Amino acid sequence: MGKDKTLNANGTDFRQNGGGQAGGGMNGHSSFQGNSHLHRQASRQCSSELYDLSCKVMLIGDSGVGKTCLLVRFKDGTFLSGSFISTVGIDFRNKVVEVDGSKVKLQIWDTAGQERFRSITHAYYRDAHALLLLYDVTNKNSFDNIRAWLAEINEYAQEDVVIMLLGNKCDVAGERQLRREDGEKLAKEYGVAFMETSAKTGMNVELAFMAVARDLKMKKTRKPDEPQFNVAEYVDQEKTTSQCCSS
Ligand SMILES: Nc1nc2c(ncn2[C@@H]2O[C@H](COP(=O)(O)OP(=O)(O)OP(=O)(O)O)[C@@H](O)[C@H]2O)c(=O)[nH]1
Ligand SMILES: [Mg+2]
Repeated sequence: MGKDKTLNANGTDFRQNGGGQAGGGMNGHSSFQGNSHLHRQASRQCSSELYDLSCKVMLIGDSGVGKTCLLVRFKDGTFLSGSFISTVGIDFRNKVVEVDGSKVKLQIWDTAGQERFRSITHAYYRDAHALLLLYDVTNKNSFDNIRAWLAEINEYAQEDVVIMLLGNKCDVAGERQLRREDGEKLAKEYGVAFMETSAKTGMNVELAFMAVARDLKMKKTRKPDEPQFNVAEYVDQEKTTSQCCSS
């Protein structure tokens, strides 16, 4: 998809010092000071970029599941290991990708998983085209909380929002607490797309965002007699299944 060529040069750095330190750009206290400021900044960046379609994607899930790392992997192609610093409030990054000749701009909102920021993030659900809901395959608690996250989505998001359940950190074989089948079963129950990802190795990260971009493009260009695009089926066909992780 020519990702480097279509990268936007917007950009606040999520982390300073190159070592997993959060707090760069708006990911420090400034994002917490005013949502309207952040919205204005996002809109300004939108207007100066060339794209055919634009959509908002939100990353949600418990603190520590890897939301920020997933976004950094997608945007910059790197993994920020080192000490874990929690996101404060909410932050965003843009990336333009190409789907069948159309440029789709993804405005990706990275939310804080910590409970104390929950009321801030609620306001952002309404505008989201897609929600990437993460749990950590090495943390059962983060998986058990997925039902609560889905209830929250039900309450605050648009009815036709695209939901993708992502079991992140699938590179960690030894400390795994959840089987791939656990995620598949839950996703099936709720009728949402599912795959395991790794921000560390990059497994399925690009696919998660590209599937969202493709869904938007299909929604906008689909003719009445054409079948609807099914994100869950699409990711099932395209995803990589880690051999090390199944049991
Ligand atoms: N092994 C492995 N570690 C990961 C992966 N993704 C994230 N991590 C680690 O998990 C920790 C938390 O990652 P973050 O991306 O900051 O978590 P978060 O979901 O943004 O957390 P909050 O901002 O508090 O909501 C960091 O120490 C990361 O290095 C992954 O795919 N594999
Ligand atoms: Mg974070």
